[in-house]
This record gives sequence, structure tokens and C-alpha cells, in this order.
Amino acid sequence: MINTSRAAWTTRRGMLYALAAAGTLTTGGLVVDGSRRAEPDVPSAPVGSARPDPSRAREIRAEFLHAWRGYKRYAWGHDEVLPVSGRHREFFAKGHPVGLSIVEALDTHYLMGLDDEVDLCADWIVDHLDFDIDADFQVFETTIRLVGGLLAGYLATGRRGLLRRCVDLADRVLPAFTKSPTGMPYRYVNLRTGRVSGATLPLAEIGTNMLEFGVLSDLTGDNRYWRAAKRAVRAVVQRRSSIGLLATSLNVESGRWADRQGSAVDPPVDSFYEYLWGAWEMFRDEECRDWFRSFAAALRKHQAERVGDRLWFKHVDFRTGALLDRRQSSLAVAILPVGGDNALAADYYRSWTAVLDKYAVIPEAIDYRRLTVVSARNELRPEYANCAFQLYWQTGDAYYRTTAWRYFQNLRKYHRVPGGYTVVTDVTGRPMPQGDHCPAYVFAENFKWLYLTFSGTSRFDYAHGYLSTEGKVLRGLRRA
Ligand code: DMJ
Repeated sequence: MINTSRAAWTTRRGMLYALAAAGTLTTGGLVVDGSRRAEPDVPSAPVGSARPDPSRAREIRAEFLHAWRGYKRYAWGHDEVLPVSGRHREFFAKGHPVGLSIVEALDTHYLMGLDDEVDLCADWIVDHLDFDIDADFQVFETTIRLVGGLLAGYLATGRRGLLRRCVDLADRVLPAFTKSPTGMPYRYVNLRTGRVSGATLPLAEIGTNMLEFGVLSDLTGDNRYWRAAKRAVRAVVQRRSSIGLLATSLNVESGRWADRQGSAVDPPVDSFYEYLWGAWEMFRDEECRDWFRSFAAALRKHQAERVGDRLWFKHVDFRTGALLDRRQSSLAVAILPVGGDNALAADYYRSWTAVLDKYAVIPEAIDYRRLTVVSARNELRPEYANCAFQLYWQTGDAYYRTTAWRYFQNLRKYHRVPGGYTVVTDVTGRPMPQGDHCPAYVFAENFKWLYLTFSGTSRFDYAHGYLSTEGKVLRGLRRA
């Protein structure tokens, strides 16, 4: 089991893996931009991978395929499927498809052993995907979905064409960083011209690049990607308040805060913290580890709040700690602010399990005092399954599989339509009304987290694996 005495305060995907791995590190490694980067030693295999449940894994895979067939039938080559009307839509720029769902699905297909689909997707990317597009692409989404997806696809298949596409795309994104006077990226970049726009953006968008760019630097030997991503994060950290908190949005030209709301662990700041820890996990970056720990301490001190036996995180004024808000986004469920305290991580998951049990499908946002709905939609969110996987992976506690299965059953019951899977527009309605959209991250996340929880697949190295905020396996894919 996990030795919590050497555990660190961690978030989201890297979080509990970090608990197992902490303190077992090699001292070798390369140095990039003054930060040490090394490979970790092998922690013992996480207990959660020990007992495969092939029958449930098969059911999950069948549902993934159901969603995928809807995409292939109605939207092939486009970004996202509208599975009810049988239409499609683009995610980044109207009229400019980049086959986003194909890129998102690639390593999921691989993990599930769907090799014909892997080939189909990889061939399409190599033959058809061209990023010479005269349109503004959102830097954050481009990085976590496309750069990350192409990296994971390359790591799964070894196909150089995928890596070449990835490098081409990252080079087109880089001006968002290099043209910024502070090093914090602009929100948008025109992929053809390099024109940048959008100077005010939230922390998740500024600081969720280090893992993808770091892996790309490692694979290519070109440190420009890692350097740009790290510099952006440093610029944010330098702007923390005297009580050690960050607000939500910054102007990347002036370097000034655009608000005063300390809203961790919620979006749109969530993955900023996740990637600080991730940079330590993946690259042994001690500076990021230390930043993470100091933010963690401040967050626990100023934002953690108990309501009965449930744990939540309030929004506060980042300079004074004064209460601003008691809303919580369902995306925050994937972030477990444990601070070396495994019990705290479990508590937060249990808080969200109470929401799942109350509504069957978790609403986008709640007021946590009475678990009342603030935003009643569910955009096919993967975060609860993500969290269940992390906790099961590390503890082997059957509770996480039981609750993950409950999530899956409700996913199938309320989100399934003949053309695939779709969003729910009001989780309080009976029957629950459905919308007409399958976000591309569904192919990267929901079914992958569930499949990893139940399958024990030999294609994933449960002892070393590391997944990004978008569920991309950036380390630990085993070649078939
Ligand atoms: C995904 O795109 C990623 O998980 C991202 O970090 C934010 N949330 C969506 C899914 O909800």
C-alpha cells in the first residue's frame, strides 16, 4: 500500500501515483533550462491494477465503440459529432476541421486493442491532417487535445508521421509564447500567420502546457517547447499574493491580474496546479514541485471547508482570504488536494459521490452547502471516472470500482442515443432531457478511465504510467 509518510500534496492525474513514487527517484537525468529532469525509479505496481474484471471491461469497450461508430458514421474527418441529428461541427474554427475526435481517440483505441481503428486513425492523420490553417486556434485546447493526442499516438504506434505533425503544430503554436512580453501565452494563435490575440486568460490556459511541451522536447531534443511552457508558469507564480494564493485570470501583456478570485480547485485554473505536480512527476522538476507544495499549503489553509462530513473548496479573495463564493464545478472532482493526506483525497471523492447519488448524473456546478444545482447540464464530463481510476489504481479499494461502475451505468442509461453518446441538458429532469453533442474529449477520457479501471490491460504500464489533463497517456504505453 501507499506509504503516506513520504507522500506529497498532489492534484488530479498525477496525484496518487505521486504518493507511490515519491522518494524513489534516480539521480540521473538531463538538465533543461536549469531544471533537473530525470526518470523515476520503478515504484511497485499499484494495487489497483491487480484484479482485472474482463467482463466489465468488455462492456465499457462496447460502449466506447458505440460512441465511436456514431462519430465515424456522421462526422468522420470533422471535429465532433452531433449524434442525435446526425450532423457534425468543428471545435476550433468554423470551416476548418482537424479531425479532433480522431486525434483524441487514438491512444484509447490502442489501449483497448482496437488495432484496425488505430491504423485507420493514424493513416487519416498522416494522409489528411494539415495545420497550415488561416484561423485562430485556442492555444490551451490545441495543446492538450491535439499536441497531446499526437504525442500519445506516436508513443503508441511509433509512427514518425504522427510526431512530424505534432512538431509542425507545436511550432505554429509557439508564437503565442514568444510574442508575449511576459512569456505567458496569448489565448489564440493563427496557425498559418502566427498572429496572436486574446491577452486576458485564465491560469489553466496559461499553465497547462508543460507536460506536452516537455515530452515533445524530450522526443525531439529541441528545448524551445519546454522552455516556453516553463517560463509561462514561472511568470504566474511570481504574481502570487502575500498569503500564497493566485487569482483566476491575468493579462499577459501587462502582467496584471484581471480579477481577485482565488478559485482553485475549480476551472478555469484547475490544471495549472495539476501540471506543476506533473512537471515533477514526469521531469523531476524540483522548482515546480516546490511551487506546487506552497500553493497546496495555502489552498488548504484558506479554501478547504467542511460541510458536515463533506470536504469542499470555497472561492476567496486571493489577497485576503475573504469568502467570495461556495460554488463548485464538477470538473474539480478530478482534483484531489491531499497534501500528503490520503484520507483527504478519499473525502473529496466521497463528497462528489454524494452528488452522483443525488442526481444520477453530476450537474456541471453545485452550491455545495446543500448540494443544490447551479448549472444543471452535464457535458458528458469525464472527471468523476478520472478520479475513480486514480484512487482505485493506487489503493485497490473496491469502493472506487463500485462507484465507477455506478457512473458508467448512469452514463449508459442517460447519455446513450442510437447515434452514440450525447450531453444532458438538465440532470434534474425526468426523463432526463438530452442535447445533441458528443464532445471530442469523450473519446480521450470517459471510456478510457473506466477501461483502465477495470481491464488491467497489459498495454498500459500501471507502475509508470502518466496521463495528461486530457487523458493522453504521455508515459507508460506498452507497444503490442
Ligand atoms: C477536458 O478537455 C480536459 O479534462 C480539460 O482539462 C478540461 N475538462 C475537459 C473535460 O471536461
